Formats: sequence, C-alpha cells, structure tokens
Amino acid sequence: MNAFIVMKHALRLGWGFVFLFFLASGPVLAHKNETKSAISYSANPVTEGTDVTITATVLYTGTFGSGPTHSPLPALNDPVVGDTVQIQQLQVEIEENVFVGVACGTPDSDFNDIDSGPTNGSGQFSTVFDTSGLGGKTICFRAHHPDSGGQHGNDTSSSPGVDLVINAQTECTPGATVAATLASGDGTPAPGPNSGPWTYRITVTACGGLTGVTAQGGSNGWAGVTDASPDTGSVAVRKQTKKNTIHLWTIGDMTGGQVANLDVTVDGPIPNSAPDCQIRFLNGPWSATYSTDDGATFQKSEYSGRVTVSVDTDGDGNPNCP
Ligand SMILES: [Ca+2]
Repeated sequence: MNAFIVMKHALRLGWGFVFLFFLASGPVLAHKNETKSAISYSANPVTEGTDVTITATVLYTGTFGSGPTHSPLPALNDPVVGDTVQIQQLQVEIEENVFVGVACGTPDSDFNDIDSGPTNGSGQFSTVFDTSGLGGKTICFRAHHPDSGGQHGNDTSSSPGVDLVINAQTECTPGATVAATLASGDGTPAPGPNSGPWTYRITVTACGGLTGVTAQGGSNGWAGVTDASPDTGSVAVRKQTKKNTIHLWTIGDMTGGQVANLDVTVDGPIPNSAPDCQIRFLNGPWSATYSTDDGATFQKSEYSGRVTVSVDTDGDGNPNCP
C-alpha cells in the first residue's frame, strides 16, 4: 500500500465519519415548533362560591428552534391541537404535603398542576375552579405547555401568572371592581433585548348603575406600554415619568353587571444580569373610580391583582423555582 492509497482510505474514512456524525447529530438539532401559552378567567374578581372557568390557550408562534426547516410549518396563531396542557396554581407548602394557593410573586412558592388535558380544535383546555371557602384570597394561576412530539414536535411554553381575586361578600357591593382576566406572552422569558411582548387584560365590572367610571394604572418600570386597546371608552397617558407611565382609561357610565375590558401590551428588555427565577411584574396596580350618586361623589375601588413572569436565565423552563 503506498502513501497515496493510505491517504485515500483515510479521506474516505474521514468523510464517512463526518457523514455518520451528521446523521447522529440530527436528533440533537431540535427544531421544534415554538408555542405560546395564555391564561384567562371567565370572571375576575369573583365572589366566594363562584365557579370560575380557567382556560389555557396554546398557539403556534410561526417560528421554530435552530436547525433545518421542515414542513408543514404552522403559521402564527394557528392552534396547537391535541397536545396536553396543564393549568397550574401557585402554591406554598404550609406543612408536609399540604399546599395552599397564593398570590403571584409570593416567595418560596411553586406552580403545581391542578388539572391537565388535551387542547381542542381552538388550542384550548378549560377547567372549572370552585372558589367555595376561599373568600378574601388572591390566587395566581398560569398555563403550561410541556414539549411534545420529538424533534418535529411542539416546544414548551408557559403563560404569565395572573392573580384571581376571590371576594368574601355574598352579594356585590355597589361600585366597580378591577382585575386582570387574561395574560399572554412568554411566562418564563430569557434575559435579553427581545424578551416580550406580553399582553394582559384589565377588566372593570360594575355592580349597580355607575356614572363617570374611570380606571388608572401604572406600568411596571421596566417594560413600557406599546399598546392599550379598550372595548369601551378611551385611554390616554395621564402622567409620564422617566420609569413609569400612568394610563387613564375613561369608561363612562356603566349599567349593573356591565363588564369593560382593556388589553394592555408591554414590551422591554430584561437585563442579562437578571438572576434565574427572578419574578418581574408586568402591570402596576390598577384601580377604578366611579360614582353611585350620579356624579355627586366619587369613590375608588380596591387595587387589581398582578401579572408576573419568571425569568429563565439558564433555559430550563423554571420547573423548580423557589
Ligand atoms: Ca431556569
């Protein structure tokens, strides 16, 4: 065997090795369809004893992870159909194996499944949550979609956490209440310049006829408001400081039981120095003002609950954040 032939063998082996390596590395190159999860409530706040329908929605983002493209590639906002989605409650363990639901941002808490099931043709799965005995509590929930279907499957996503406010009284007190009833966007964002956007819905509910209803709320100090779309009335910036913007939502008169919604979209960078599992609030507290005596006097509601995300610096999806 002369040197030339040895070299030829080596080359052939070399290319063969490269080819085998390429084949073997195929499954490692994940290029799953990326998804986004949202959570919504049928009502918020609610009176103790009310059954609340909590709905998780999982949609495609129209993008996929690194690696070669494949078809069919689902389009933006196509529903993820037939995948398992979990509805999770934020809980603390008060004694061994005894867990209670707590508000978004509570220290030493974990999201645990309260129900799960397959998404329907609209990418949705719902569960009914009984609020009996929970008067006076605020409990945070989120939607979580575990990854599915191997390398061409659907990737993990979590919604932001949203507080469900459960009032103790058995009948509504005349006036307005304000709460977040929906949130979408990445609930476990990586740090960086493009961590958002996120959208949350502020809902004002009237008990009894009200006049001159307005609601106002601050931004979070780190992700600015990029859009504010009300289904009733109009929104304007009331006060702008360097880090915070107060929005004033003028709703007008409301009839008893009427509901008005404002969808707020925020976006902003998360510093690379943000620690894993850091809780960031998407909204500042919102409150409503209203008159029950045709404008002679005005009253202010309690503040809304909050919407949170958990920073995922190491990319593990934050399954075990303290
Ligand atoms: Ca993490």
